[in-house]
Amino acid sequence: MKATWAGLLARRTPLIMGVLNLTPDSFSDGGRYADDDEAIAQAETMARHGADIIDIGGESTRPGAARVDATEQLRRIESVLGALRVRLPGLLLSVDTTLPRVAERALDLGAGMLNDIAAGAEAGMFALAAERRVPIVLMHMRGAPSTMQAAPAYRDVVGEVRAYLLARAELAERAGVAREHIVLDPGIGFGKTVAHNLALLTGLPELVATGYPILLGASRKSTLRTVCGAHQDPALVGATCATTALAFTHGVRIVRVHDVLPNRQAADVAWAIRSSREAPDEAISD
Ligand code: HH2
Repeated sequence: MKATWAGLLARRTPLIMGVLNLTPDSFSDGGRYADDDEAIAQAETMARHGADIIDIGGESTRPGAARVDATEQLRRIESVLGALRVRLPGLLLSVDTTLPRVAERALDLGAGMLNDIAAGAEAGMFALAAERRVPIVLMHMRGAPSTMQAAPAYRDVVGEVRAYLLARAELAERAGVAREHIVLDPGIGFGKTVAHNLALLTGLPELVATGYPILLGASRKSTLRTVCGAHQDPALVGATCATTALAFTHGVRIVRVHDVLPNRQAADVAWAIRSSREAPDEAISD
């Protein structure tokens, strides 16, 4: 059955967005799927492991990354996106781009969701989401990836991120995007210190209280590497799962992760615990 955003939300289960970076330089998986067949196989593995959404990107946004133009982003993603539309009809395909030209072509090829780390900064992004009636993730970032880690400062990081996201959501709605198509994301690692990222993780309930579905992208990020100190696992799987469990305990709806299977498990356990508190009679029994 073809995946739809409304269908995913109606399931009332924790949603896993698997990351598929078709880039030579992403911070943790750059260059891994240089070949289309490898990329498609990875997406199929993520689907088997319980992903609901696959997020396909042709531009790295790691700190210091240079911009990639629309033509090059499309060259990187088009054929894989087209193939996945046919092979994985049950999954929602999302495109990770700030550029409306890339987003529009991706929607034509079968993507059903936009993931915009610039929260609609480029003219035409909101209009596109409105016209095509697709969900759009609006993420908080300070500046641009090339400069964002140069001494980021906030007085109240949770309050400022929340206010920014609500303002972007309002602009999107004014441009015609349906409220139920807006997803907000605090943007872990985008113009934030370790302390800011940790504050945002504890502040998740304040973001959930906005009423918009919240997406968290903490997978393999450097804050986790810093916290883990000497105990390094290159993929930071356990560290990422800890953030996934925390996120779903606090009512987040989607996590964006590289390692789907362990995060699926963490998500399902956290969700079951949370649900047992809210509706003990419906708790999973053995
Ligand atoms: N993080 C990254 C990229 N896109 N999108 C959303 N909504 N939220 C995030 O936290 C987020 C994102 C960075 O991670 P990754 O894709 O693994 O690396 P790179 O940007 O280097 O490709």
